[in-house]
Amino acid sequence: MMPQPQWRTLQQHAGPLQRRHLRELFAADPARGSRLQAEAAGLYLDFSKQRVNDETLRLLLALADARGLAERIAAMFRGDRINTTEDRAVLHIALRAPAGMHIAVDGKDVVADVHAVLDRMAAFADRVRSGKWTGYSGQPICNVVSIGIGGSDLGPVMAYEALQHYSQREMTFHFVSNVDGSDFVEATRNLDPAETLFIICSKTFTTQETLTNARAARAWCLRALGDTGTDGSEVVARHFVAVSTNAAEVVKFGIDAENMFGFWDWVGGRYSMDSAIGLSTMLAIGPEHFRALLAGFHAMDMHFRNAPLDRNLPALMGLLAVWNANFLGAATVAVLPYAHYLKRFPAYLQQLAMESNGKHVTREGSPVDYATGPVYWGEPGTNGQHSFYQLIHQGTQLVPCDFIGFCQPLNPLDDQHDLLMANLFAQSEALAFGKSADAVKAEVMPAALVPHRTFEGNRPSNTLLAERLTPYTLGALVALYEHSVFVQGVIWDIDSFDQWGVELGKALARRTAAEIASEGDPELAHDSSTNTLIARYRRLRQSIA
Ligand code: G6Q
Repeated sequence: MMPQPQWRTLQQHAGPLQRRHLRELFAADPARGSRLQAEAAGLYLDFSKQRVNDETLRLLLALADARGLAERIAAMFRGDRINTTEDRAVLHIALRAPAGMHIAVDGKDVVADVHAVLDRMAAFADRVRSGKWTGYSGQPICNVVSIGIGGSDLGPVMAYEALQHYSQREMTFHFVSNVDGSDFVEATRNLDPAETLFIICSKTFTTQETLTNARAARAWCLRALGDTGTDGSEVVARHFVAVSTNAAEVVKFGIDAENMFGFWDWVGGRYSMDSAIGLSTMLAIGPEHFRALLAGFHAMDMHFRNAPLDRNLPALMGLLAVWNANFLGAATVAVLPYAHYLKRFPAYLQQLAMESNGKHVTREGSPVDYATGPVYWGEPGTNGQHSFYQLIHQGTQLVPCDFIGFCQPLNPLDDQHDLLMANLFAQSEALAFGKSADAVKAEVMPAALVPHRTFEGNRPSNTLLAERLTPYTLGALVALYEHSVFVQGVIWDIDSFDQWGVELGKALARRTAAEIASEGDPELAHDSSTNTLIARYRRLRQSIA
């Protein structure tokens, strides 16, 4: 239940405001476009094209107050166990705290531990990047394959793509996540095992997909390099490192504990790209750029902790997301980066937002009677313009958009960057202001086409603008979304840091895998649809024996 009177006040406020068009709101306040903005850590947020007025913001901030947002932020930064269903602290902010800062879990400072791991990662990255770390047959490492899934994959892939401009181009980077063997086979197809390093990323080191792919990688390496009369441990020692919290399982797999980079149970998987899970990022861009990435995260963290809520970027973005979801009825958010390097950013955000806030009960376990996390999706601009933007402009669903753009190109090519950014500005303008039937009629065309060519407008969007896509900016951007997701979870009173919803499917898959592998004719006790599908699959599948 959402008991707050502030919620009801917002509902009452939303009715009349829904009928006011953004055209009107802009006409009533000529300074709106330069006034409804906030800036931090190199990111400028223009939220003037959201369907809000000053009263909306005041009421949203009152709701945040009633929900105790300021205290919940303080509790996270203090290291309280705010992930209540897993009884864990939530301290990804400690991963980017500068040396010397003090953040304690159960009375023990964790920042020193974080920096000890960062230093080991840096020393390792320097050795690999300089060619001093060699493979089993003495060749330097040219290829890195990171194996992991979910939070142990999406962050590293996104960051590698986003920061490719800064990466060591003599090395190639590959990411394997899917238990579909095609993922592994295609990623390693053109690689020479003698020059390839595998990073096995798994917080628990028990994840089926990751361990299956890790075993495939070990067999692939040993087939090529292991004909040495040894048990292969020397090959594994030169070609495998692990990132995990579970040293015992890492060693059981055959990876030397010396070659393991640790992190902690107070780092959630989807909040871990700046922990040792980011080892592939550090190998690609080098320790110095990785530290700049952490500095960007930290700058946004400090802003989130210290800025008043009405000037606080993550708080404002989170509250606007709540406004769109709960008071304007938007079921999705489109994330539209006008930067090709950010092509995996929507997929990354999908996990961050949807695994965090796709919840149906409150922290106390009562069913919610309001919408929680919307669906996040998106594609880089301008590609989306030629496909799904039609629905955003003229469809019947309200799709709030986050446009993300940069003022300076990383690859200046004639005027292409100006064209790219012109498209971003044009899209947010067209969505907000549309094109009235009168304006369409004024153009000479058959009257029958007027409704088809009319744009209602009044489609809300944020625009995030930064100077340049750098490691620092990426860190600030990711932290902005992390904290905005947190703010939404606080308003919805849910645990944004657990993910019990993924467990049922995992358990059923284990049972089904055993049934599929069974020699005889297993008695299937699922529903009639699942029984029929499994039986048919067993009949038709190619033998893999
Ligand atoms: C993230 C989730 C989930 C997790 C993967 C991989 O917040 O917990 O996506 O990251 O299931 O888990 P491991 O890192 O333990 O292999």
